[in-house]
Amino acid sequence: MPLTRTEIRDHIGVITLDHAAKRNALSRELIDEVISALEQFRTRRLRVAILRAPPGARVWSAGHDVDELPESRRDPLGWDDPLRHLIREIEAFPAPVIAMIEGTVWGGACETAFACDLIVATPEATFAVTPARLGVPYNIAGVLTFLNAATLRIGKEMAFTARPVSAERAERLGMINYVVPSEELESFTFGLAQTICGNAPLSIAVMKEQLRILAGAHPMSPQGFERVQGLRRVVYDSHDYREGIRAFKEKRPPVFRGE
Ligand code: YXS
Repeated sequence: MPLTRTEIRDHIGVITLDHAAKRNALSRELIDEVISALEQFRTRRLRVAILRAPPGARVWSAGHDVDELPESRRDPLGWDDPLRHLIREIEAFPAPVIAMIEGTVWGGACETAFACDLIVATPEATFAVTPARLGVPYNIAGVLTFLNAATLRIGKEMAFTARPVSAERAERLGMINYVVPSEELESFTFGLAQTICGNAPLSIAVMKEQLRILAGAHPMSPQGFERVQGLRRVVYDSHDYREGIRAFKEKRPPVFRGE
């Protein structure tokens, strides 16, 4: 049973996350389907991709599939993690990817939306950065995705509180492009996509790649990188990381000890 649906309308490809039973958690299986849809769109030289949930979804995506996170002693978000692969594929896709958001967005799904080029959301949508909720040491490329989406102070607030931010506030802060009523979400988003489709695809593809390279141009010394990786290991080797994952699976609040 597929976990996504795809459709093509003229130069626009649409991927619908459709695994309601798990609130569109970003499992390896679901991510593989999204990536193969993007590859199909690339082959068809489509000019916009839209990533959405089914109409009326209460949850756009619940983020990384917690059942696929290692219990401990292994980097939960290493290079080969499916979520990392998805983020890179969205960023490398040679045309704009629009996140069309209705419902709540959590953790790795928040990064996925922020990795998209444009975000259109309904007023009921919310965005939550959740590593601290589970005790997860987010990876450095992911932290940069958040830093490019929000100011440092807002990024810290979202990371430290793990509280959802409303679509209106996100728009006011420039984290998303538009907030539109749910009954207009589809027509507005497709209108935006059609405007893009009418422009020069090569020029757009080059500007997207230029902006990706410039947005990622944050020099870091090897020593700095090694320090960050060492700190992350302390977290994913910790009691609190194990407790966060276990508490989620046991459907109870975690009890963190700071060790
Ligand atoms: O009990 P069953 O078997 O029906 O399964 C439940 C949930 O366990 C499952 N589910 C998930 N499974 C794996 N990974 C997930 N992220 C996940 N989220 C949900 O889906 C079934 C229905 O969930 P339920 O009953 O809670 O639905 P709800 O409608 O009452 O609430 C929807 C949510 C999204 C508010 C709630 O499911 C929730 O809070 N989910 C976790 C959101 C979250 O913290 N995501 C972060 C995942 S970790 C991640 O993305 C990064 C590693 S990090 O943390 O670093 O950002």
